[in-house]
Amino acid sequence: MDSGGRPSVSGSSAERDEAHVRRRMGRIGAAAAARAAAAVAHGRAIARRIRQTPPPPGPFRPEFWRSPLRGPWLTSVFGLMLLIGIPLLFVTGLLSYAAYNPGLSPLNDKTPDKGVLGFYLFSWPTHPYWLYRLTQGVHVTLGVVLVPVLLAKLWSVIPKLFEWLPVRSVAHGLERLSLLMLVGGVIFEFVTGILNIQLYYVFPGSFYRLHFYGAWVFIAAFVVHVCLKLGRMTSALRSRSLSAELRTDLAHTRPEPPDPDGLVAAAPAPATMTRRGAVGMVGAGSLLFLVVTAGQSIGGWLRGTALLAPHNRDPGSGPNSFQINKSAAAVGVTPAVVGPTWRLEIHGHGPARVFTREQLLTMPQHAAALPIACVEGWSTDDQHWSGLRLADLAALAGMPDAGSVLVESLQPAGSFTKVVLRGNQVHDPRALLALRVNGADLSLDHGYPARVIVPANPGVNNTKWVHRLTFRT
Ligand SMILES: Nc1nc2c(c(=O)[nH]1)N[C@H]1C(S)=C(S)[C@@H](COP(=O)(O)O)O[C@H]1N2
Ligand SMILES: [Mo]
Repeated sequence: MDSGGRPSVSGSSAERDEAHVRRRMGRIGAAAAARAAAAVAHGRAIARRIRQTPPPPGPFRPEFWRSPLRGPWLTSVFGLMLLIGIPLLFVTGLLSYAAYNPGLSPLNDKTPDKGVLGFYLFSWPTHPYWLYRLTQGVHVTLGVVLVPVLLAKLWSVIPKLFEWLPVRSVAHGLERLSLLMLVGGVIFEFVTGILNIQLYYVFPGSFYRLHFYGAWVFIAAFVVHVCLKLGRMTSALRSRSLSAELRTDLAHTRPEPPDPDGLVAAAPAPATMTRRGAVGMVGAGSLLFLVVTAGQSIGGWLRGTALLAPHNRDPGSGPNSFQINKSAAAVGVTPAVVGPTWRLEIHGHGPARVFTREQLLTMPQHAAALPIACVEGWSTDDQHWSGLRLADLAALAGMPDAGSVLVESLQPAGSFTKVVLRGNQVHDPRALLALRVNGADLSLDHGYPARVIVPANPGVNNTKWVHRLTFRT
């Protein structure tokens, strides 16, 4: 208590002070303790009353949920399908993100705040040339195919959504919060993905940002959920034989025994459908979605079956008769700007070089058979492109060892007008600044006078209506 300068007068006075303080503190402590005890008792009484509140009528009452099929086994069957499907969906999604080369340039990067979430980024390869067609076809098709399974899984656990009380304790509250992240996350990812492939660009800001960050939130909740439930899932799957279940008829379809999670109905109604019927209905739904989606990626004669694919409308006939994402008119590219006044500028080491289309056509032409494979899942069959190798243009620019190239479209400013491609993409001999396709000049909608086409490149990075290439070290 004494500051350094003050001499200690007598030990006994200091001891008196201390005793006084202790007494006061003790008194305060006792009073506070009494108040606290009263508050706790009051709180307990409130909690007791809340616990005894009967659930509101409707879905909060266990009797509301009467399907005799709900139970851990059926939930686990759907859960297992998602346990296989979702990781594949996640990995192909991450691959698609990497394929944009977001780490290469801020121009490519829709998620500059990704931080550690970009830890796995790598140089997207150009081999095999159909790589992105495959990974993104799988991503989109699988996402669509899993919709019936996801709905069935959510249906099977929906009584838990209406659990009463909504929050019973801190631990219970945390568990419910993680389920909110899980269910909210999965619905968010499926809805944003499906809106995007159906071309409803209704997103505030960029789809990529929402779908990318949403995926990480969802997958974190998914991993926690799998860790918590894996044991129960395996034991539930072992509790009934799949083949026996698939042979059980309606008369013998009985509820599963009551389970600690409360999935099994408290007062089940008689069965109106077998478990075989329920699983079969989900399987048939998925199969139907597969059949009406996959053709947009697989192509060939299957393209005709892709009824759900918005880009599968008849593309007409002739050499340029393959899918168009955005037409020239849609993005403000007029015939005038690609007419005789069009020039290609090539920048690199030394002064810029400028070429007319006729001059480009007199230079050595190279051919490559490559698809357009869009992030939205559709892809074209291989098209026969011809034009100048990006590697040859790099050499013309005085940068034969270019480490990247900035590609700029003459399209009025907007998305997809600029992209940076990586060195491996510049130097692949099949990577072209295409002037012609399938033996004819590019059509205006496919990027006339010149467009980029690079093996395994996401469609969005195959810039159309190119007017400037800037090679960099
Ligand atoms: N300048 C420009 N280039 C572009 C686009 C665009 O809108 N503007 N769309 C991209 C997208 S998303 C795809 S999938 C392909 C589609 O090429 P296509 O229309 O020739 O099939 O072009 C890419 N190049
Ligand atoms: Mo695209």
